[in-house]
Order: sequence, then C-alpha cells, then structure tokens
Amino acid sequence: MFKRILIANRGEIALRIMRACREMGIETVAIYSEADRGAQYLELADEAYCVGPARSNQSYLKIDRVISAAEVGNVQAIHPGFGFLSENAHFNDVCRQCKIDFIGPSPEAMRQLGDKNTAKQLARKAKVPCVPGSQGLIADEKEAAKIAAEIGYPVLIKATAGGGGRGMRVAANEPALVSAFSQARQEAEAAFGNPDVYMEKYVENPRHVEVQIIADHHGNAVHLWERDCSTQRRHQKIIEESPSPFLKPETRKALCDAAVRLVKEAGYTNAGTVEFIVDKDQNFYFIEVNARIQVEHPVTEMVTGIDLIKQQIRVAAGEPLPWKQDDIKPRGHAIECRINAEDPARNFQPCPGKITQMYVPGGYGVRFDSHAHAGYVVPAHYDSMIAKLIVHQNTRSEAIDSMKRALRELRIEGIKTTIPRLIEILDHQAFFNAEVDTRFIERTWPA
Ligand code: MV4
Repeated sequence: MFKRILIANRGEIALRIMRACREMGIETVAIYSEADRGAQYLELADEAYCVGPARSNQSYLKIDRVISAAEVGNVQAIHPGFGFLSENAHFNDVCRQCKIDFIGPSPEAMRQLGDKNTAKQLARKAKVPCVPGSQGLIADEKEAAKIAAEIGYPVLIKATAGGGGRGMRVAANEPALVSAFSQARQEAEAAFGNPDVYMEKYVENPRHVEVQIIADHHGNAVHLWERDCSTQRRHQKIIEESPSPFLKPETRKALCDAAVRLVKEAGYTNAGTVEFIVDKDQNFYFIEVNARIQVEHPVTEMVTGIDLIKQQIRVAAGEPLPWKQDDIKPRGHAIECRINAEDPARNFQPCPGKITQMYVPGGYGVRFDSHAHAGYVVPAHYDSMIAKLIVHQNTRSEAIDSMKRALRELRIEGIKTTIPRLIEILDHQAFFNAEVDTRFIERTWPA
C-alpha cells in the first residue's frame, strides 16, 4: 500500500481524498495555488506545496509543477480527483514515466475511451446499445447529408474529442445540416484541437442515467448501480440521485450490465462512469465514459455503503476487488444537491467572495461535503461549487423531505448561492413525480 499520495486537486474533493487517506494511514501531500493559500482544508494534509499563481493553467494544470511537488513530496501515487488533469492522458503518461502511480485508469484506456468515436466502437463490440448514427467519423457535408437522410432528422453532430455537452450541434433538417456540420468542426478544432465529428439521431428530452463501475488489475469489474443526473442546467448537474426513479428494474439491470461489458471490453481499471441517455420508452443508449471519479460519487457511496475513494486507492495499489457483483446490494435512496456560489436571480452568474456565516445541517442520513467555512473567501478562478449536501433515507419520498429540511437549515451568508433554487426544484411536483428529463430546468425556469 502507498505510504504517501499527492492530491492533484483543490477544494472539497481534495478534502474528501485527504480524509480517506487519513483513515487508511496514508500520508498526503496537497498542492495549492496562490488563490488557495491559507485555505483551512490544506491544514489536514501532511504537507502542502504552492504550485503557482491563481490561474489554473499556471498552477493545477501545470504538469511539470504537479510532478515536481510529487517528487519533492516523495509520493508513490497521485490522485487527480475530477476536472483539472484527471482525464489528461499525457499527464497519466508522465506519471508512469516518473514511476508515480496514477490513481485511475491506464493512459491507453483513458485515450481510447476519451475519444467518443472509438468509445462508441468499443461499445458496439461489447453489444452496448448506441444511438443510431454514423458508423464512425464523418468526412464531409455530403456524407453527413447521406447519413442524416438514412437515420432521419433531427440529428446531432458531436465532436469526437468533446464531451460533457461540448462540441455538439443539432440539425433539424438538411438545409441546417451544412452549417451545423462546419460549425461543429470549427468549434471542435478551436476547443479540442481535433475537428473530427460523428453523427447521431437526436433523442428528444432524454434522461441522463450513469453507471458507477470499478475494475481491478485482476480482471474483475463490477457496477455499483446507477445515478440519475437529469436535473441539470446547460450541462451542469444540479441534483443527482440513486436509484433512478424513472428506470424499470429490467431496464436498470440491462443498463448496468451493459456498462460492465463496456469497461471489460476496454480493459478499463479503477473507478469510472458509463453515461447513457434514456428515452421516454426506457430505451437506453451509450453516450460516453467519464474516466475519473465524479462529483456525485457520494450518492453511490450512500446506497452501496462503499467508500469509493478508499476503493480507488486499494485498486491502484494492486488489491483485488473485495466483492463479487452479487455482494453489492443497494439500500435506500440518496440525493445530492450541489451548492454553488452563484446567483439564481442573475442567471446563475458566479458570486465569489467571503462567507461571513455558515450553519451546516446534520441529523439522521445527512452528509455535507465541503471545504468552505465562515471566513472562507470563495475564489473567482475556479468552478463555483462550494459544497455538496447529500441525504440518504429508506425511500425517495423520505429522502426528498430530508433534503428539503437540510437545505432550509443550511445557512451560507455573505455570498449568493443556489440554495433557493434547489428548494424550488425539490418542492416542484414534477420532481416528486420523477417527471424530470434533461430539459426540465430550462422548461420550468426559462432563462
Ligand atoms: C445526446 C442527446 C440526445 N441525442 N445524444 C452528450 C453529452 C452528454 N453529457 C449530453 N449529451 C447528449 N447527447 C443524442 N443522440 C442529448 C444530450 C444532452 C444531455 C444528455 C444528458 C444530460 C443532459 C443533456 C443536456 C443536453 C444534451
């Protein structure tokens, strides 16, 4: 087992990893930018090194500085968290060259699944349902028009190097296709340095259901059931829950088993998430793999009783998974609300600044993951999430009541937060009725 791990991240996920390591008797080396200097969570690491100024591309994203901190800190492994370098295959390669274990998949698996088109090819080989569309990348407008005519409009053009909703263009008909195709390629080249695109039939108003998986270095892979992340705004998840209130049991089993087939086909190791969209008739389609731990991992931890961060570290250290699929029996219902320093009354614009007062909820089945505290200055340089409020109860109805109670108790003064909007969503009949698809927020609260 590792003696020391560098945490190549900041904020609540850095704190989450420090806590897991502390309980495992593993020392931690934290990194921070000038904007995070003095943050209280850094005191919970055994050592902390400044890696540069506030801007991410001069600090948390600077591979040479992160590796230098790992060398100086004399660590055996690096946990990348989510965001930043967590899906950077080159960083993963550099860790390997420096003989520092990367707590995540191999660079090869990360590259193969990070490319959406090759990920779909793997999915087809693993008999995982994919959205009807092009067999591969599309060379030109002519081919695009031919395929669109075959699958029928509306179609979605997607950047193979994109993901998370970036680099997508809908075309409702042939005249719109030509401009959508060229815009998608231009945007993809600009954003990802790779203009290649593929095409899919556009699935109207889907739900977003993702499957947590974890695989070891001994050929074992299991799923830890699903999370429903349909409550999102502009591809930013707001509320996640498990189990999905929408899936029928047979759909749930087929979807989770498909996710395991895909990761086995890819030779994937460590934790990952297989993302699907599900249409109103329970047809599910593979969309992409997230080759990292995700923000919403606590939802799965609560219903399975598994500490995913500890399990990631054990898998990276070469340990076999301690369970077979049948041992993983989910219990109850968990909901997570992301608390962002944003102003719902001003189109969710980020609202950095000093938290003057903070009152954190508790009680039966309530978990609060946050690095924030009274006196903490929310920096303007990073994403606006400052806390995650998670509840776990026996039923969905009880979990909703518990979440509303906890949200009403939670006080974060001095800055605007998304708490009022979260309460409105949880109070909405459509949410209670599980009638939420990925367009629910924009339909109900048009910007
Ligand atoms: C889709 C889709 C509809 N049809 N693909 C791709 C990135 C992923 N995070 C969201 N993506 C979508 N792919 C087809 N063929 C709709 C979306 C989508 C979406 C999916 C899940 C959750 C939120 C979404 C918001 C907008 C679009």
